[in-house]
Amino acid sequence: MTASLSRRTLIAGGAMLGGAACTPVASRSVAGASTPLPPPWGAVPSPRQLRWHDRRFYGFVHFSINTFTDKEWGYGDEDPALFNPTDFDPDQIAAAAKAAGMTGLILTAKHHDGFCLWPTKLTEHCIRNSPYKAGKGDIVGELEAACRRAGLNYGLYLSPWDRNHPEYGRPAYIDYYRATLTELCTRYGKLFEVWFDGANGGDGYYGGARETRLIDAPAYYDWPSIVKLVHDLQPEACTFDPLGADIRWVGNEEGHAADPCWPTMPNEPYTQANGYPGVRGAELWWPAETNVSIRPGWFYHADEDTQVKSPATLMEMFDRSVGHGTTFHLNIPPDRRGRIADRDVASLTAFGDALRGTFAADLAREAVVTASADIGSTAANVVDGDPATFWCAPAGARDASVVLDLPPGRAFDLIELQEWLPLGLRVTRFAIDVADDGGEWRTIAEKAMVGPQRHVRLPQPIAPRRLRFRTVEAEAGPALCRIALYRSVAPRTLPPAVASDPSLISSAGWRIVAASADGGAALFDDNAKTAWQSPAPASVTIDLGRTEALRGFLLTPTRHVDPDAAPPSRWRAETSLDGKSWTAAGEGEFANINYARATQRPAFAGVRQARFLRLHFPVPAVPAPRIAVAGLAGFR
Ligand code: FUL
Repeated sequence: MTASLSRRTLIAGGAMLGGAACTPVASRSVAGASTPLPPPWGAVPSPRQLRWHDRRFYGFVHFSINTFTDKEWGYGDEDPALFNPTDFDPDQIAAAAKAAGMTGLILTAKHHDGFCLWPTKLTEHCIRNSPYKAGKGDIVGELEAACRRAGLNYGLYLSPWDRNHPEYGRPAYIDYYRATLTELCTRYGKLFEVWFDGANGGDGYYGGARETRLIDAPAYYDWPSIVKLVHDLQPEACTFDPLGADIRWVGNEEGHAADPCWPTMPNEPYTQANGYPGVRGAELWWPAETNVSIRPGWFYHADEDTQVKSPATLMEMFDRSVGHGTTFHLNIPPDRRGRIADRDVASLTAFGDALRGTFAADLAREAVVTASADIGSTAANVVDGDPATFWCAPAGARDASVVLDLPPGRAFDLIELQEWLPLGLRVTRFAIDVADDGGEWRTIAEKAMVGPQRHVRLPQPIAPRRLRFRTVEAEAGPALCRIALYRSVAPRTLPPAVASDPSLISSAGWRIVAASADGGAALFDDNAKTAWQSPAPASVTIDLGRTEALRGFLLTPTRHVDPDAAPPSRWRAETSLDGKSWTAAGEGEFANINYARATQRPAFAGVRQARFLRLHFPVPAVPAPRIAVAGLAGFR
């Protein structure tokens, strides 16, 4: 046997450089190999991407001025004095992440409103001018310290769009942006990810100009130079998500990736059509991250306390993200105290318990493994529990298979597979067959892509004596580092959530008086899956059933993307006491509504006594034949 070599030694030796620069891998070998490794096929990950794939599941922390204004996108004119968490507890946030089984957290150091959560001297629009710790606080640093204490990785989000900065849209803002990025990359230890949001340009405060500023993002930011800045200062940090960054967006904010989601993409600007499934055989290793919030919104809103995703939904999302080959990036927004609310903690803990229970024992560990083709005796590496060792078939053995002889009575319903990524994505399609003692093979699954991770869930547990992985279509002989078998543990069910927001006015009992289209009852059924749809312009007049002190209204968009109907982009409201004489109550935009699909909470200019409410929605947020709204309610 030749010298043993693992992924760790490959990384440490800097042998694996990505793309065509992989020749050194081919000239080496793996534990059990008697001939050198075959050459890689297609694009391969860089060392930092490879480490990032191992992070699998980590959290997002949206916490900022919006937490205190109940908005999803701040305009940029907010008073820093609004930022005042009463009981910020970064250890509680880190503990919630650990309870869920997360490996790290990424904090919004600055969202689109421009408010900086660290005491930078580069702007006055920052935490120094807030009451939090009398201006001496540093949320970025305090959460970093808590993550280090908890053994979590740490990453930062820095919104490229800045609705506060007077120079946004001009060259001077780019200097500012790079300077803030430099501070974040040099003051807070090792970062595992740096997040650049794709939402860029539009209206904003801009130092008082209050105007619309549109930019051509690739030309304005010169992304390759920004990515390089991060890599120079933080060589291990993966950047998200423009072309040239290490990680791409999965194309939705709903918590699922296509099956499969290839980590490869063409070397051209991102499109959602390509980004969702990835492109088999394309030249760039640009893997997807699946981002979603545990609540409808990215920021905490008390009126969403009853809409925290259940442990079962989180498990489904884990399967549809991690199990399809992407990482799972779950947002857990702190409330106005600066803590994760009880309901979210309960859901995260129940989900984490199910994950720990499921992955506690790998039932393939004592299997005897034989391969139809091998570069030596590497086959046993697939069940040794070590992702750094792998089975490798010769390059030409495209129809190779590996058989696990299992001890009796091992009932499993989840199969986890992992490809040895430094040799590329060699397997296009594969099948799993099983056989009982002396019995025939029967195929139980056929899927595309093994990739960074692939889960195969079975409808019920089975306990065959043999399991076979076989390629159905491959570009080169397979190289797999893991075949694991688990008995899944279902997450426990939580008791129904109780609304904690006393300002909420339920729409139970509201009645449509007039509307631009029928079907208005769907607005009041407390079900985000049913919607009222109307051609634009849409309007609806509602009888609230009694006079209310109305401060504003809540609008829940449909959560699913429908090519024929989109949420409204703007609103205009009128109220009335008698249904005859009406007064204007306000108007505004629904920020980020089409992508975030979050419940919106626009406020009127002040409190109004109203028995009737009329809402106008002039146009859909993206071109579509109809406007769709899933729910309406009010707040006092
Ligand atoms: C989006 C942003 O506009 C949202 O507010 C949120 O930060 C999400 C993660 O990305 O593009």
